[in-house]
Amino acid sequence: VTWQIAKTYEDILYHKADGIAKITINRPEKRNAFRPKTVFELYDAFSDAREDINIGVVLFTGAGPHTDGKYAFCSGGDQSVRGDAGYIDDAGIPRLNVLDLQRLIRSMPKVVIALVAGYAIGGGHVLHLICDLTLAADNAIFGQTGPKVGSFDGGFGASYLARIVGQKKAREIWYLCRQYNAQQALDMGLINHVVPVEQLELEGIEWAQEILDKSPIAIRCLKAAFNADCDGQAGLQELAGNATLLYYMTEEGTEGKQAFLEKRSPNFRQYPWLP
Ligand code: 2NE
Repeated sequence: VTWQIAKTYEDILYHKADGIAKITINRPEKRNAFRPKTVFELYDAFSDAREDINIGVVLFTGAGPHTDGKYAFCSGGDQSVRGDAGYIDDAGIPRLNVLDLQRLIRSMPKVVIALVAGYAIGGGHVLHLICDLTLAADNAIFGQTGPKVGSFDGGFGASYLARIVGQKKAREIWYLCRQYNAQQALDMGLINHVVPVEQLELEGIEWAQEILDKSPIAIRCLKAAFNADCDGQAGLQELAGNATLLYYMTEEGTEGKQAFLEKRSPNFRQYPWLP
């Protein structure tokens, strides 16, 4: 594919090509740790990808390798801007805005694929976790560090992790703060596939193209259905939103609106009560 720059930011790169958006955290000197600005920019790019009807799949990755040769997807919150009440933005306001980003990635009706080369650590690990799929390079390293650095993610970072790898493994990951290699992550069902690092983006594009051949409405309903199983009323809202979308697309749904606009009674008697 030939990537086109979709918008220019300070902390991230945003490209599009052939139905695919690519969003790249671009702070390799910090192992792609995010500060509030990074998260605001990610939120903006993901929102754009959500709204673009030509985009069906988002590849989410980290820039690298750094000049020391090391790769990172993301090493979580930037500890150098962490204040007493969160991560401090340019205006001096403490933030934990990555939680908003997690919800957007999870609920957007497009497929988000994390491409992980090198470290996916701390809040960066949670970011790959909440993506629909994760493709990893053979040099990928996964883990949580919260209890080591005075932090934790008790939201998706704990409960959704446990849904994926099971309660025992999730507790091990958080309580011991160990690092796991790509093969171990694959074995525990934390990721979908492992490839040599130089092949990672190509593999992501291939998976994206395969998904883009499928029915957009079927995929969006499936994503909402998988989420609904875990996300309570918010998950049901997402799933039901798709039912409303499909209803709007029927003649029966249009009849109600048309009757209102034409100032007449709706004729719903013409439609069957299907079994
Ligand atoms: C990622 C890891 C394991 C890499 O280790 P290594 O040895 O390959 O690299 P090094 O030397 O530690 O890091 C390279 C440079 O990146 C900076 C480092 O400070 C270092 O800078 P210089 O000394 O060259 O100036 N760097 C790396 N990660 C950073 C970070 N997160 N914030 C600021 N600077 C960072 C190793 O670097 C590591 O363990 N990093 C910290 C991982 C971590 O604890 N992240 C925060 C977890 S809490 C969180 O993310 C969170 C949450 O729990 C809940 C909600 C939201 C966020």
